[in-house]
Amino acid sequence: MAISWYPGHMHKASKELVKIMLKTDAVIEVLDARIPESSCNPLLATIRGERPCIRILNKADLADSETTAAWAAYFSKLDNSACLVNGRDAQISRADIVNIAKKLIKKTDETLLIQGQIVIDGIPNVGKSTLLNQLTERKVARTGNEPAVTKGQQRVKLLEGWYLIDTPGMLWPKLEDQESAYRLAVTGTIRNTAIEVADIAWFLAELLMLEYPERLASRYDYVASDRGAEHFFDELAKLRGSIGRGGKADLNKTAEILLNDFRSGKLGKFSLEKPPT
Ligand SMILES: Nc1nc2c(ncn2[C@@H]2O[C@H](COP(=O)(O)OP(=O)(O)OP(=O)(O)O)[C@@H](O)[C@H]2O)c(=O)[nH]1
Ligand SMILES: [Mg+2]
Repeated sequence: MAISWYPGHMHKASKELVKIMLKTDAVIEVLDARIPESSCNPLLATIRGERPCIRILNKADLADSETTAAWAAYFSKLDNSACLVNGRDAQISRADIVNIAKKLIKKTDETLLIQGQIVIDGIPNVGKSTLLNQLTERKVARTGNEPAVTKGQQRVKLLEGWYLIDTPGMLWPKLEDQESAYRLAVTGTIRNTAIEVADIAWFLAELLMLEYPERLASRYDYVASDRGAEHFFDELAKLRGSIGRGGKADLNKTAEILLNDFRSGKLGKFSLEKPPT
């Protein structure tokens, strides 16, 4: 099944982002630290153009810290940009952002007194609104554990002379690389109504059995073998009581259990992508 999710509100959000960019000095692009490559929306680079970009590797508490540090080093070397790591266990502050923005934004003499405006953008459910609340130290934006919570832009004062704008999460019209699309789905970027949950969990089960069998052993006492994902789901269903007809796994319920465990970090920390060497 080809995965794609680009509803009308994202098209509208991209047009609104283009408009606000005219008065914007720098951009914070929030990436998912578990999938920094797949969570980088190519449309956003086009829309920000030459403006400085501060990439935030977010949800770093759910990713492998060494791989995240390698990604941060990689992104920091790119022109006109900086990269910070943020997560529930180590959080950046408004001072971090303002100090970096001051270094990156090249104002001419005439514009020196103009207020600094920074737009926060990124794919859905990556933690943009949570970051806005964290940086402003106020609960100004609604957040939620599902994609497309933020429906419109929200401008908030960060410090005297500095403003942040939260924006709705955006994907792009065609997800060309389907492996990468599955990684986006696994991390919770795509609405469950736009995909087959069982299909996504199947992809995850196969990945875990192949690359992280020890995680399945420690959480579910499951010994990965060549019996395939169907066997794994039947065993998980028995363990968690999500049995359907004929004693087989209720695939949707069992899929939700696996995805929730992965997304909440109960299966451990995962970095599904490595930076180019
Ligand atoms: N583990 C972990 N969860 C986070 C972190 N930041 C945000 N979240 C959670 O991720 C979910 C999505 O957060 P939001 O801030 O609503 O995400 P968003 O990018 O604004 O999403 P949209 O508005 O839908 O595009 C929420 O359940 C947050 O609690 C983080 O650093 N670590
Ligand atoms: Mg939001």
